[in-house]
Amino acid sequence: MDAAHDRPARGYEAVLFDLDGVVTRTADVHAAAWKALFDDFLREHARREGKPFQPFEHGDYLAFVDGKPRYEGVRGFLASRGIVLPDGAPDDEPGAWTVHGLGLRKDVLFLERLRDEGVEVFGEAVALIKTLRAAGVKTAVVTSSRNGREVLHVAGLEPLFDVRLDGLDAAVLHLRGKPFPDPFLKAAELLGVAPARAIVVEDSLPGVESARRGGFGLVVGLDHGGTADALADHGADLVVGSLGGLDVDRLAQAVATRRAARRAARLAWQVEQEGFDPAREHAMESLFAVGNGYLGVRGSPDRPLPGSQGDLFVAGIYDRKHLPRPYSEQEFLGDGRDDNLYSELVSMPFPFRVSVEVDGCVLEVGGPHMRQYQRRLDLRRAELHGAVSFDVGAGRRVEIRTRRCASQADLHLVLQEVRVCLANHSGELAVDFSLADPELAARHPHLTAAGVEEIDGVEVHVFRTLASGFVIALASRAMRIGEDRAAVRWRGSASIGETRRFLRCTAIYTSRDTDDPRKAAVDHVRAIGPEAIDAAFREHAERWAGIWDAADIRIPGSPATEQALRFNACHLTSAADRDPRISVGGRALTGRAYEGHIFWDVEMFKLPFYLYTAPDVARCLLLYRHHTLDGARRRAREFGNRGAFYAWESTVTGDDVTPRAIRLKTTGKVIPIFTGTQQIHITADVAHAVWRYWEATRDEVFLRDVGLEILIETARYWASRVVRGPRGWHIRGVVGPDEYHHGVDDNAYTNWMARDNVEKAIEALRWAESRYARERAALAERLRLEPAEVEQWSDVTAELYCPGPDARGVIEQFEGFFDLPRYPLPAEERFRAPISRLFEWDEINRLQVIKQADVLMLLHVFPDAFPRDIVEANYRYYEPLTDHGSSLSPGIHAAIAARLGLREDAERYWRESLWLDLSNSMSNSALGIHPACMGATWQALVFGFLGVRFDEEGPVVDPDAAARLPEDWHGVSTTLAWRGRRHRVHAGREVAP
Ligand code: IFM
Repeated sequence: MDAAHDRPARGYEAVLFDLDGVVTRTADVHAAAWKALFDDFLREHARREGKPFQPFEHGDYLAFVDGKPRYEGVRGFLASRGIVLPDGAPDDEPGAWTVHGLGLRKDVLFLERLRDEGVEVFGEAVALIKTLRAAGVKTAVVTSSRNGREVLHVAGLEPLFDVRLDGLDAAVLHLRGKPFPDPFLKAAELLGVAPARAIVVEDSLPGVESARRGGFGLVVGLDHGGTADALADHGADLVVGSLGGLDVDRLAQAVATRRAARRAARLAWQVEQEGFDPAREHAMESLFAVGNGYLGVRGSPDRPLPGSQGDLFVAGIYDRKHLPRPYSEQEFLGDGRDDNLYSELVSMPFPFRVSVEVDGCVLEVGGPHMRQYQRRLDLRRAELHGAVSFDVGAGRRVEIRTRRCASQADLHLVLQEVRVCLANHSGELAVDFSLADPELAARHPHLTAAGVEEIDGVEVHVFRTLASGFVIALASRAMRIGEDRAAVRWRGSASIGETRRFLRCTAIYTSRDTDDPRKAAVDHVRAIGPEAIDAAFREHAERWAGIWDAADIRIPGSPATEQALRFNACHLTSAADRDPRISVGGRALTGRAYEGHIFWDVEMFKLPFYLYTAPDVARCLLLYRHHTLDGARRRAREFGNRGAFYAWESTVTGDDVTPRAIRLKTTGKVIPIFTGTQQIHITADVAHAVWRYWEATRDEVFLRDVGLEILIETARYWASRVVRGPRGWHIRGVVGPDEYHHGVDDNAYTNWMARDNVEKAIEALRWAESRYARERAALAERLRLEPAEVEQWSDVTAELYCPGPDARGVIEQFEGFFDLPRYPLPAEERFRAPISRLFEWDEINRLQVIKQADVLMLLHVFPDAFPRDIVEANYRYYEPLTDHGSSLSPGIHAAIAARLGLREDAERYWRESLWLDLSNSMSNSALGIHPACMGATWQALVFGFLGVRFDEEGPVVDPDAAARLPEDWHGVSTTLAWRGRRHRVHAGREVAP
């Protein structure tokens, strides 16, 4: 506010007005001239063609001519009638049958009318312009009409404008017409005012769009009736019905509001850390990781600190468990885990390592010379930016700016830019790009170095994993801009204020990709010069633009929510490749927790995000389950069953790599882990995802060649896993999604999912019989599937005991759960389950306390299976028993509470889920971000708050959705992919002007 006058500080120096429709009512004169022109022409054209005459309508005027440069108007309208005329030339006879001839004729008709009848002037506009000028604001008029000057002259308005720019000027200056911003930008330049400090007032859609494109401080749309939404859609920040309500202060207020909104919108596309905090560094490394699904790199500083975990992970590169390494949480040590070659994701050396020295002083983040530190993840481009300043003694400042990314356009490449500026002194600069890690053995114990070399300035490192024998090659090429060569190290003098810019690309290949990863990596970077690195940054950004087209979620009113959702979508996208041999691990490629193992998290939590934003990624994740079917078959046999029993924790082969026990570092106590043998619902989870993919895509080739086999083998597993009992078929001795109870019978979630699995297998077989009988028969023969076996499945679906609601409407989580004593869960343990709970596994097994959504997960997966009162009864029963010891839990609770309209609960759980990593609320983000939680959050929004269901046409938003959105959200908009098309979904309240 302007303190002296208690008015808003103005924030703008000029206002640019469109002429026709804003200052003068010339539209009628124009429209009449166009009509006279085209009606004459069309009449004659129809006569010559022997066709009926169809006159020029007002709709044609609005659609093709209004606000456009004259010749574009002629061309556009004629094209709409399928008429093409030669362009002709500016000296054509007015009325000649060329684009120019007709345009010139229109001019003649217009001027005749203008001179005969004069022009009406809008008094409100004139009053506003006079007020602005009296307050010292510059004014301009910008029109695409070539008769602009004539109109101003006839109306006597010339003295009201410092700059007058019309269609003739634009032609002389070679300015492109609206919707290009050129004329407005030129007018601002002539006024000597930056576009951001100027306002544009427009009434036409192309005009509004051109002002938006020009980056003006405010775009005012003048609505003559019925165009308010369209003006706003084209970029008007403020839409008014008349200029009468505007004055200097009102415009200032609007500029300030717009500026704040723009700033918030900018911030909603980035995550920033100011200042360096060693205590939070490992968590920050996870949050600021960059990846492209093929690889991921933690967000350590470019010069890693001694304790940095600047790991590079390449999807699919696992090695035998390295015992001294902790399993998941730091408390634990794995035991007896040396039987699988691929039990641990391999951490590799940091590929962005750079060391900078100025006058012999080493510039280290967190070191004695550092003054300022900022790390910023640009979510729009998935680029990590760093800005660090140092004082190298006696006030000599050095600024370092960096950016890096894992290319989405070329998955084997990581790209890096480093700018060093000696801000206020000259000195000796040394930059060392070597990737050599002096602590390789300690930091990356799975690797042996198998060669280091420098060839023509390219540094090459080759490693081999100890037990699994994968070969990994990194070839790094760094270049200084201005020098035509690559080098690993630079030394030279730098002058005051000069910025030295370096670009580096590092190619990474493994023996999973090629027989000769070293050659592939070297060849790849050799082909890339500095311009190519800049281009590679751009291509990467373009890929991300496409990703956001499909995945972005707009929530006007809550930029903080948009920011967190984008952070999640950025990580989920960075986690998944399109390689059918791999899937997304428990912490993606951002940390060591869960050793890169692949859980049900993929199918039940993350897959919906991919399925409805990037269905081809979802397909690949399912191909991974197909690829690992043999492992699942081996496992079924091992347990005396048939078909395929998917591993609870899986890596390369599909064999189970779940630890069997953990030994506490502190006391040495051994804690058995039952999930590996008993958490069998994962098999049905995979089948569920197959069917979900099929429903969303109708990808017949997939179902025929991939999905069907998974469905058959998983159904076969269940049919051999069930046992006969008092209520038909039963499933005994399992762990449900709630991992605090083991060895339980008839877990509701497991049984419901198993039945669904078998039903879908039968349905898929029927479908294949009708569509692809030959392929179905071949598959049945290969799998030795007899009709009698399928009949037995029908019996299982009919008689598998699936617990239903009791008299209170509550479904028992498993047989006997209701008989267990309730555990009075203290409030502080909710969302913060004490780690010791896992150590008291035996005691917990006998109490009503649960780790995560279990029955509620069932209600989430089958949203139409139960009426609202049953869902509510179960929510009210189980929610108070849940400590949310898993990050997967809050999102599912938010989804159900939102569906039930329990706003307070929905918002509380939503916040827990949405900001879980950004607030490190589980205190374990240091070991990697939580992608399943991010997927659950996405589901809470789409299926909970929006209540989306799909029908044959596409997604349908619950009609009550708008009412249950959090208060500060004006609405939610996104797109969802369904059967080959992207569909816009939206729910919202009216946006306040
Ligand atoms: O799959 C989950 C499980 O549901 C809870 N513990 C963590 C696992 C990996 O995220």
